Amino acid sequence: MTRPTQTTASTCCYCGVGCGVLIEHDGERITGVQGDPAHPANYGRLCSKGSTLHLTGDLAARALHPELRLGKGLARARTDWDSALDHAAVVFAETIREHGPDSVAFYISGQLLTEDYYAFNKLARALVGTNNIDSNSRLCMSSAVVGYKRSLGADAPPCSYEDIEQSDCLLIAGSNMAYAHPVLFRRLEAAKASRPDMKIIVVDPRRTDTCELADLHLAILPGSDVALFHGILHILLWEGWIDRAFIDAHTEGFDALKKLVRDYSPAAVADICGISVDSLQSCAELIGKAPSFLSLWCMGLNQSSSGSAKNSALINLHLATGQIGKPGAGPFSLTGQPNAMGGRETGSLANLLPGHREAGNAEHRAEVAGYWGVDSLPETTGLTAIELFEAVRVGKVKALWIACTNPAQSMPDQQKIHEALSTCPFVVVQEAYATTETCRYADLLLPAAGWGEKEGSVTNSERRVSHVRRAVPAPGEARADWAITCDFARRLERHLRPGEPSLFDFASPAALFEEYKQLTAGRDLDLSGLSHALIDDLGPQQWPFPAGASRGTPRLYADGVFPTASGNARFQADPFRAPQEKREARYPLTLNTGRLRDQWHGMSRTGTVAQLFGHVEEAALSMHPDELRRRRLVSGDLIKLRSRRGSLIVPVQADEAVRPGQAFLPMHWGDRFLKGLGTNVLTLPAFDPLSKQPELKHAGVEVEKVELPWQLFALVEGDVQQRFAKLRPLLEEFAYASLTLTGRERPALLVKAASAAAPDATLLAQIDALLGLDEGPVLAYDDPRRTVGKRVRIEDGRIHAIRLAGETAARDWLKALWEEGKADADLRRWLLAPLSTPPGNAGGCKGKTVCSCMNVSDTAIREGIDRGLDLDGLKQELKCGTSCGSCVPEIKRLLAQPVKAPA
Ligand SMILES: Nc1nc2c(c(=O)[nH]1)N[C@H]1C(S)=C(S)[C@@H](COP(=O)(O)OP(=O)(O)OC[C@H]3O[C@@H](n4cnc5c(=O)[nH]c(N)nc54)[C@H](O)[C@@H]3O)O[C@H]1N2
Ligand SMILES: Nc1nc2c(c(=O)[nH]1)N[C@H]1C(S)=C(S)[C@@H](COP(=O)(O)OP(=O)(O)OC[C@H]3O[C@@H](n4cnc5c(=O)[nH]c(N)nc54)[C@H](O)[C@@H]3O)O[C@H]1N2
Ligand code: SF4
Ligand SMILES: [Mo]
Repeated sequence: MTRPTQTTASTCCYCGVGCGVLIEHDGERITGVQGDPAHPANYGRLCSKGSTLHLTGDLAARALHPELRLGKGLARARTDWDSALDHAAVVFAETIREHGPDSVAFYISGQLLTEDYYAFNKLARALVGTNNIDSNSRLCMSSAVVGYKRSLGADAPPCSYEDIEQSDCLLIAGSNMAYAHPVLFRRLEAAKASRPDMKIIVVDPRRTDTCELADLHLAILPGSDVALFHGILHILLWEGWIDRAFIDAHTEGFDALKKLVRDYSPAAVADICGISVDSLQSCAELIGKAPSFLSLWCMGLNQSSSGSAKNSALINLHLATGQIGKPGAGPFSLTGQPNAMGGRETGSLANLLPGHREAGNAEHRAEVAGYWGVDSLPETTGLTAIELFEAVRVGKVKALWIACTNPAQSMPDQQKIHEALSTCPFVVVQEAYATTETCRYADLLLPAAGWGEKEGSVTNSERRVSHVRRAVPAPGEARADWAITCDFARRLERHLRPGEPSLFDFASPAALFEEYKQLTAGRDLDLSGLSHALIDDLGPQQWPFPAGASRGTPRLYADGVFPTASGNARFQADPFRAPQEKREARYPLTLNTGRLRDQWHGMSRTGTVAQLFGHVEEAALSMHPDELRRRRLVSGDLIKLRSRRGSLIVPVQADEAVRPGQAFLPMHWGDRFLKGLGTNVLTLPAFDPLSKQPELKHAGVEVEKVELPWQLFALVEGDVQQRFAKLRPLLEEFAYASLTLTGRERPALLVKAASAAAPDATLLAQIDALLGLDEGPVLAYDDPRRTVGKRVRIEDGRIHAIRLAGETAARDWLKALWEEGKADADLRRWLLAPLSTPPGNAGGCKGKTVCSCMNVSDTAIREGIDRGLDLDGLKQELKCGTSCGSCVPEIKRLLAQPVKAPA
């Protein structure tokens, strides 16, 4: 019997836009997802990631049962929750007793819900007595936190999404919002279409899709933002485009800054930033003359050894022009993760405490300790992410609890992270997906409920708190994060506070929220008037929302009063400092890393959805064509990419969006999808002195060609996750190995590998067995002398699996035949002949998928453009760009390219 379809309103679990979703399900399984028309973040829109959330549920990838390893080197075995958590409590209690509370640590995530965060925080600080609790927001928003606090007095983004639509001039710095905050970018596109006078400036070393909306793109040299912002202020001062009345009434520290920026003349700044004086001048003029000016920024500013200085230098521009606290104006950081804001609010960074308090402030500690009913909170400074993993590596931290983050993929300098995780005596990993790089190191793996399976609240980039609702029960024995944390805490209490009343007597996420919110009362973020039930009544609300309020607060600082001791905002005068790794002969390129449109971080979720690989199929290093020519490289060549810390083998691709002297590699690839510990084997752990945020965007690298003539190509339909797990270890034998998914209705695993010489025949036989190419309806040609071989499995007249070995010239042709569901006479003839090259009339692959929703390729769009179609024509005829719209900037870019002359 089929069950009736139900709908549950909740939120998207990916980015900080915080879109509302309607989850369609039958009470057991999630069957679909739609944008929630009533949610004020997205009004019904979703991007390519959000609209495929219902496809991320492959149970073969999920963690379903607790698993425990009883000794290093042994395999983990399935256990039950009681044994798992009792064991963890014993190990934590013994470690704390023997080595003190700072010998244990918690590394958590901006993707947890507010209630989860609060439970972890109380566990670490009140029960264990350590400040060793940090989150992946250290890699993400901590520079913005410092920027807001230093310049404005509190960690509060002052704007609303509506301000983006109302602004006259937007500066988008170090944010590729077309990819990373797509729904907000859609709103901006619509606003600019209705008010073409709106000016948009993009500051990014790369020409990203976000530049499609830009009136001015400043492709500054990596890391030179502070110089740029000081240079702009220099011109604003010179031209008199500042708001003297605002400066006098509401700020302090302007004189020191004025003195500093005197040295940042247009010529000097143009030189540091690698841009023209004219473009600098135009940028300052757009800002200086704008009736309203708003800035948006993200990782291009935060992930830097000058991250705090970049944030404050940008906020300086708003204070100098009085562009804050009014419609369409203000400094507005885009939050990366869905609830990085909640993490900051609940104090889930080592240096914070709940309610925007400081762990280093005795009064704040006393307030929180009093509220929690414990004698005191720990005084010792907690370890921040980079420091924390270093302490694990050198043996100072002996028990580590990781929740909802994958540090063995996402932290810089991976060699050291893997060392740390393999030497740590006890690693607990609380994860929804068992496939991640970090899970490999778990001594105790705790299965967590995921999207659609848990309940609580999140705060998005505009301070808006939404109620996250559960649609279906979690699979297997997976449990909600707050429940796991509180259950563990109660067991640990029996060791650390025997006989005392529990601090973790929470029956629901709502109960956690009720306790937490009182810690915000009277503080800048006061949300003590909110509750889960109230959000159900009024809809998502922006804080501050004090007790008795009837609606949230869309804009802060309208009265010019800032949450500092004097009530004034504070100019910061930090000089420009170059990135840590200067360009030099051995490492002449600067490696930039960042997001792809359709993937999310380490790809535990998006990496299970075959159609999301249509846009970018595999890891490749982007470089300017001149840099390739200089090195005698062509697109597709395999290269070794080296930094001071490690190396990686990947193909290169020509990309004019990247300036000479630079290179770009997506951040998503970890050791699972790409052999060699992934992108972050190259990045450096150097961090900003104030925010401790690492410099993930600027590593010195060099590339050199590698000769790996023996190549493998394989494609197999079905049981993708199971096959992935078994195939991946076998590929360690190859110098290069990349695994991805392909297809839509029939998802398939796609493998590319290469080595200097043919591998052992038994390895190939093992691979064939996993591909189902060892028996059954398989056509094979093997030439052992030339070590070339080809095998294809054909069932019901269709290709099901392919393996080419030695030489792979026919791979695109075969993949196209598989896509089309063909297995014709040409194929059979080709299979039985010694040659590997495809037959003469072979059509190639259909090209990359630009529109992921409607499955439209770049080849089809180019053909349409050649036939004279414009954007509307393409939308009408091909349907591309008509669903989520994430591909519209790319279609515009294709339209802007020169049209092929008619034959
Ligand atoms: N599709 C997708 N969306 C996501 C995510 C995802 O994984 N996938 N992750 C979410 C998260 S957690 C985050 S933090 C955000 C990140 O969102 P963004 O910060 O927008 O994304 P990135 O691609 O990391 O980096 C943005 C840009 O910074 C530029 N940049 C590099 N160096 C500099 C510099 O020195 N100065 C300037 N001005 N720019 C520089 C890069 O070229 C890049 O285009 O995205 C969120 N949204
Ligand atoms: N080179 C480079 N490195 C970077 C960056 C970069 O730009 N360049 N960006 C950095 C930034 S900004 C960020 S935010 C980090 C992100 O880095 P990570 O935090 O490592 O990223 P995710 O892959 O999103 O990890 C979240 C994990 O939580 C799991 N999960 C999902 N839902 C749940 C749940 O409900 N409960 C639990 N317990 N687990 C769940 C997912 O399966 C996933 O493995 O990467 C950083 N690393
Ligand atoms: S923009 Fe996309 S990823 Fe971000 S919350 Fe909305 S649907 Fe999710
Ligand atoms: Mo992030």
